Amino acid sequence: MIQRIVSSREGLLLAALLLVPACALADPVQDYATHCAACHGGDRLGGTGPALIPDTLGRVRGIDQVIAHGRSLTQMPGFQDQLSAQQIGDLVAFLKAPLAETPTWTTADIKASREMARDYTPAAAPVFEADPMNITLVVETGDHHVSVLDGDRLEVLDRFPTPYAVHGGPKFSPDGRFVFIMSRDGWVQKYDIWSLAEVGRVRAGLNSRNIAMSHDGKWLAVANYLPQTLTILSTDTLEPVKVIDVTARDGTPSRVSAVYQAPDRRSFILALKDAPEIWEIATDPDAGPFHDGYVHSYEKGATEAFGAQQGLFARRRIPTGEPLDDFFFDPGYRNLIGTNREGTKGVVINLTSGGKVAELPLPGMPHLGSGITWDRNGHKVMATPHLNEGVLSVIDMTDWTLVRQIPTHGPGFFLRSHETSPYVWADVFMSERKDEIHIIDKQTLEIVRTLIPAPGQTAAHTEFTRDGKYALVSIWEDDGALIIYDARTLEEVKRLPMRKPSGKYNVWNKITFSDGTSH
Ligand code: DHE
Repeated sequence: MIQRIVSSREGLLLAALLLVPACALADPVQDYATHCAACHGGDRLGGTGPALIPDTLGRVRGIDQVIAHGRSLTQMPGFQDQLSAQQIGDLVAFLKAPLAETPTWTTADIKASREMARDYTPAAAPVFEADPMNITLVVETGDHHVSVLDGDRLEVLDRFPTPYAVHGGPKFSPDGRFVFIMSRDGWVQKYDIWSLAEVGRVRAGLNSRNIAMSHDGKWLAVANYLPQTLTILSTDTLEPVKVIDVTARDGTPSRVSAVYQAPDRRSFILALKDAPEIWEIATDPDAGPFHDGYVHSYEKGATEAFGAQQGLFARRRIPTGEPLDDFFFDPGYRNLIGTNREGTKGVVINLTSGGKVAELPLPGMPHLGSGITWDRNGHKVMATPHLNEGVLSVIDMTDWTLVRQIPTHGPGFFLRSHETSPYVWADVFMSERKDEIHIIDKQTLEIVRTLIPAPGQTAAHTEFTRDGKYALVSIWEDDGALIIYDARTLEEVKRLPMRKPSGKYNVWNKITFSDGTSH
């Protein structure tokens, strides 16, 4: 068994609080403990919610408004009924005050946190009879577990504990045998699907966003908010092989919104939260050289490149007009679509030239990370939900035009389909009609049916089995369920009780980069 390592973070907070005059902070400290600590950590270094310290809040505006009214699209509620304007003001001042010690998480800390399971012995072949390529992992956030589902018999083969607050898609090794799971507090867990056993875990950051697998399965990149780094782990040993400080060309440190795998380019692509740059990190030992820029040397009478990097993990900067995040890639990873901070438009950047190819009219916070693609009238199209508007945008990826905006019963979060399915499954999770799932025809772009899997209960996130025969929907409640539909007839086949199931990930669909899944 693996013992979860508790760091000295709680101690850090205590020290921070003790060093601040008690009279000045008595109330905000209490208010923080009562209203904020459960999600943002007793030490303000983050939990399910992000860290609340100057290093991460520095560029965030309107914190008082966020505390009062909450943040739409996130799980942050508003507190205006519980806290007065004075209390909110004091709380903002408290959050903006630096901790007594700046939190650090060095390569040595990462190494020291590494725990490999002592009782793990790799199996020579899968220890079950099911098709290992048709395994679907179900993340159950209610009690921090993952269920391992046999996609043919629709039975749970194993259920194992995960680190706290898993976020984003787990990433599989290219052969589908191992899976890596990340939690918002920076832990990365490695699990062997063949052996149905945990291999180990390591804390790659204090406050992390997501992970990405290299094209060859050797490296796992972890995007961090805190510290402002990208941690690269060996997938074999979970040891940190490189920790890259993320600092823009002008010296501004930046959080990493997300890291994406770009297997066709043999690289990782990074979205920088606080700088107008996209980074590409090579996973190819022969990459580069990439230059940060050019200067004219009057002494030598020539223009010289500076900041050159070459080989494995070489970094290439792609300057953009404004910070972009929430990326989607076209097939072949030639172009990237990102959104601006305000979520008012989409920008298409050619990853080879770094130039802007197009701008897309995508108001209402498009959630490109949930985008999926399919073929329609000989064209590849992509669809994205919008977190602020009850609409799905369908974009033609050959000429970057908007094909249609499909009105839905409210804003949703996730889309899924499968090559064998004529339908897109779209939730409306962020709306009052959160118990509905729209079934949309991929050719006519019409909603052909709306399912209500469990009336009054949140239905969100669909995944298909390997062959597309079944569609699995989460009833996203603590006393929830996984509802399995026949993907062709849209009839319910089975219901498995689960604890707040969130994302689901089929091995085959993920390792083959199926059109119907977000990557
Ligand atoms: Fe997510 C994926 C960002 C809030 C559940 N989410 C992702 C990804 C990004 C992202 C960049 C793609 C990473 C990947 O899979 O490698 N999410 C964000 C946010 O910026 C946002 C809006 C605010 C935040 O708090 O970070 C946000 N996300 C949420 C939630 O509140 C959700 C609904 C509940 C939760 O668990 O936190 C949530 N996000 C998910 C899930 C995925 C995800 C289940 C994987 C979807 C998939 O099918 O691949």
